[in-house]
Amino acid sequence: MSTRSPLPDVSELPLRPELPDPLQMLDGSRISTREDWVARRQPELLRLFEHYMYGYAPAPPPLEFRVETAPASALQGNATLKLVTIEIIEPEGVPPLELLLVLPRPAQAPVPVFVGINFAGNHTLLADPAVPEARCHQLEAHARAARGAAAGAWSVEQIIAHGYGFASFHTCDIKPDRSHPGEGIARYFSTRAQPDLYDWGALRVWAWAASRVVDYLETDPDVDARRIALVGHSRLGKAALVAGAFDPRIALTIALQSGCAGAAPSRSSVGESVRQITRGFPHWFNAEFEKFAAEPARLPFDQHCLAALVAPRPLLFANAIEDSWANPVGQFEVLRAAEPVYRLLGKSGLESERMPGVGELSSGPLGYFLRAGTHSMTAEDWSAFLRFADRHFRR
Ligand code: GTR
Repeated sequence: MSTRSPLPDVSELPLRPELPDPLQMLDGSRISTREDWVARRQPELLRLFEHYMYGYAPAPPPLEFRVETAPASALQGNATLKLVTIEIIEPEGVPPLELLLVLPRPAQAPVPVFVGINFAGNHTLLADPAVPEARCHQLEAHARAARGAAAGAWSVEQIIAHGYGFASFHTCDIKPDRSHPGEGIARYFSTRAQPDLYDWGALRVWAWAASRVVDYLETDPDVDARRIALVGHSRLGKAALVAGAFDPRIALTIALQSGCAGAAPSRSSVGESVRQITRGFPHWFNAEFEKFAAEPARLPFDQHCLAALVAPRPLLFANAIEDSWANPVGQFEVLRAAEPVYRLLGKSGLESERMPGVGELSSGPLGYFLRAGTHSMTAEDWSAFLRFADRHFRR
């Protein structure tokens, strides 16, 4: 099948109760070389995920950046804050994306940077008055979170002390997390003739925004653009995984407790199901995905294929033992099923036959981490993320 031939209707796709082989093309032919993976299977899988689940996204638009460095240092003198406005020049009228960039001070050589997608505004990540409040006009006043409210979750101090930079943007700048039609960036990219030109769900929009952040970071001399890590929690862990799969410039991807439609298999009876997620959050996906609600076994892929699209770059799935809604055990199986692709590309994949114990970080480029506790982002998660990044960025 050529990558541009029409794709079957959902009802015509065969039922496959087992995880589909990531190295088998939709037409049944097998992939056995790195060249075939790159030329045939990788583009096919990207298209399948776009077509049946996350939606198509526009090509990178022309951008302009405005950078302001905060006059005073932050984090007790240990950091410099840059406030970056990412303007999308075309199409016209798109509201800008506001990026917070925190860099270790005094400045060293270009630093690797963790990019975090945040839920409630850049001002929630640090209790520093220099960070402007989230501007997102769709947020009701009562839903606004306080300055520094998420500082504990993001552990920016720990990241900076470890010699990494940290960058973050708020989902709401680009698409609020609710299913009000016409909100967010999508309408600027559709045309009267083709109102659903892209039909991209929120997860794809947020992932696309993460790529625009990488566009900026590549221009910043204080940043080592070959060592950009992307992190998201929960629904934003799903978005981080989508971004890692679609954008090879993201050198390392971390999906924390991302669950269904992220790191967990869609073919599973544990945790959230495709039916539940498409009913609860239809705006995260394109219109095709809900057609799989009754029979996820019709999906021509499962989430191990998304993980495989990150190959050969390092990928970490992190979980909490009490968070069964995100299916921690199923996520380990997803990594295992992505491993043949890592091996084909000359990497070791998951260097562990069994799930690592609580608090242990597995050692391969397909990393797994499970901690005690519930659904949240904590300082313990961040120390695992830093260990994983140190290992794979060879620091
Ligand atoms: C839940 C949803 C999950 C997960 C979570 C979150 O309600 O069912 O898929 O993403 O929200 O984002 O906190």
